[in-house]
Amino acid sequence: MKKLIYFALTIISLGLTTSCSSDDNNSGSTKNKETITNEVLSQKEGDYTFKVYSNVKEFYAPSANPIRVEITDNNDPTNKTFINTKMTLMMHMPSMQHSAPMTQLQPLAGSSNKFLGELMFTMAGMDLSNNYWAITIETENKGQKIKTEIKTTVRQGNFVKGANYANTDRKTLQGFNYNGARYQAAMHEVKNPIVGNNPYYVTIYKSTDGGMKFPVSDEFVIDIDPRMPDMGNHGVGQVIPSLVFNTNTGKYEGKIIFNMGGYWYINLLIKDKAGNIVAGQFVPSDSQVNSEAFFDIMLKND
Ligand SMILES: [Cu+2]
Repeated sequence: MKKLIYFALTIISLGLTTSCSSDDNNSGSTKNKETITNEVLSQKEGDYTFKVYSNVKEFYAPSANPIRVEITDNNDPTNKTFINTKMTLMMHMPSMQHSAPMTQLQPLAGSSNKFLGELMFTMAGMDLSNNYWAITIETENKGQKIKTEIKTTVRQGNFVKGANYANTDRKTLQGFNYNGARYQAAMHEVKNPIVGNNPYYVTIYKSTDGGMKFPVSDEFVIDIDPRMPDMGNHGVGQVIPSLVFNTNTGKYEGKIIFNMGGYWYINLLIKDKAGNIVAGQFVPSDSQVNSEAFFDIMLKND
């Protein structure tokens, strides 16, 4: 019976894929939709204001977040040329400090005061006096160096358990241990996800130097298996090729397939090059039990 339902869903899904992909060529309604729209942090430093936007309303952990930093001169809105802009990320805890993986700020195309980057928060910290995160941003304007430290709390993420995804946070960072070291797998935002094939990028960072440095790691192969837990845990009707490390970008690259809109639980199976499983579990096609290592995503039906 389960197999029949799964088969039926696959057929329905394939139908949807076909009808939707012909739509996509014409409408383009879901293309280039800006997601980094929530102002999460704002701080004044002298005459300048630094604002941090993300695709979440507030930061939670663990998570990987695309951010946009905007710097404005409060006395002169036309003064918009900020150069050598970079950030560092540090968690201040009662007993220690440590950093986390991030993608350094780069100017947004066509702009000199807007910058894109990513922050990967590995732990929650809810006390701005002794358990918090700090984003330090340095920049230069009119030959003058400007530096600001923006403190922020990061709450514990509320992640999905079983099929109930109501009021949960999307999971975009997955930690695991391998050969005595700590690693973080970060899912980069799937831009304007569609029913059909989507480019999919994951970076794995190795924690070194007591949690102060996070070089990318090429030691693994990543398998993904997207499922819909509220629809009999059906998949996408085919095996998605492994994500493979690209030495030019430092990312594990490939595609993810969705065959309908809704909530998708992305099972992760991370193996070393000898084929040993280092994180997650294989999920048989008709299994209702998903991998403990996962990302998830909500694919809107618009
Ligand atoms: Cu910490």
